[in-house]
Amino acid sequence: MTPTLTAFERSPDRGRGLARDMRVRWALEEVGQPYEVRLLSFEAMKQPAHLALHPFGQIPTWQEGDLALFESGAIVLHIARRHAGLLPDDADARARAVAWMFAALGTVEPPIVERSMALMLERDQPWFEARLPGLDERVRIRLDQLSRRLGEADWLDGDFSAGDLMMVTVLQRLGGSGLLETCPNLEAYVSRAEARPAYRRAFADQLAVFEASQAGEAGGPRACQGEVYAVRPPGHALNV
Ligand code: GTB
Repeated sequence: MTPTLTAFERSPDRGRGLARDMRVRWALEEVGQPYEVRLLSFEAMKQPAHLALHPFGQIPTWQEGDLALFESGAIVLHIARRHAGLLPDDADARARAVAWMFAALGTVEPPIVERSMALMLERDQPWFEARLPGLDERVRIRLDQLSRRLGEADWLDGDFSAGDLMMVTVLQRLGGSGLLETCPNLEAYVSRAEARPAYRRAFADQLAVFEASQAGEAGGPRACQGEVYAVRPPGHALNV
């Protein structure tokens, strides 16, 4: 049965591949698994039909026969376990690749998302300028640690794995911030991943969705100096 993924019908990132359906698309391209995409408006994401699939009313979700999943990490892990190409065969190496997935989502992503949220929601606050250096510093600490571990290697632990896929999608959120550029080996790591044919296919597919959504539409989210500032639909507390 062909699995179905949900994604924004009009992504606030303007097709830059930063929404979390991109991870799943990329994983599916890496393992050569066909899939379908069901596009959702912000309104539809908060309706009972979608809340039955995702308790927090977000994308992405995954449906495959009787199985329904939410959380991009769980979905990518599910794909990686069922199809060859994203996890090593050796049991210990496999466990380490999963550890890198958790590291990406649980250790590296939180300070990056906290910074993004502050830029998006708190820019007009009088204390914002005083808060930003602390947010930057927390990101920088994780980047330095990750950069030291990666060293001169191409990937985090041997061959490219779901751990790298997840880490790269987390680091991409720093585009335009100038922070990634402070660690040239991490910048090269992201570029290396983005050059993978599977990544290019997934990126093109999500971009095509955004471009189709723009036909005849004015306004909406805007990109400013390389960073994304989403315009939230009225009544929606967009989580990024
Ligand atoms: N932990 C969950 C997961 O990994 O699946 C988080 C899912 C999540 O945050 N989904 C977001 C969502 O549905 C879309 S990806 N938000 C709507 C809501 O909560 O109402 C996050 C995202 C959105 C926009 C940008 N951007 O504009 O750059 C980047 C990432």
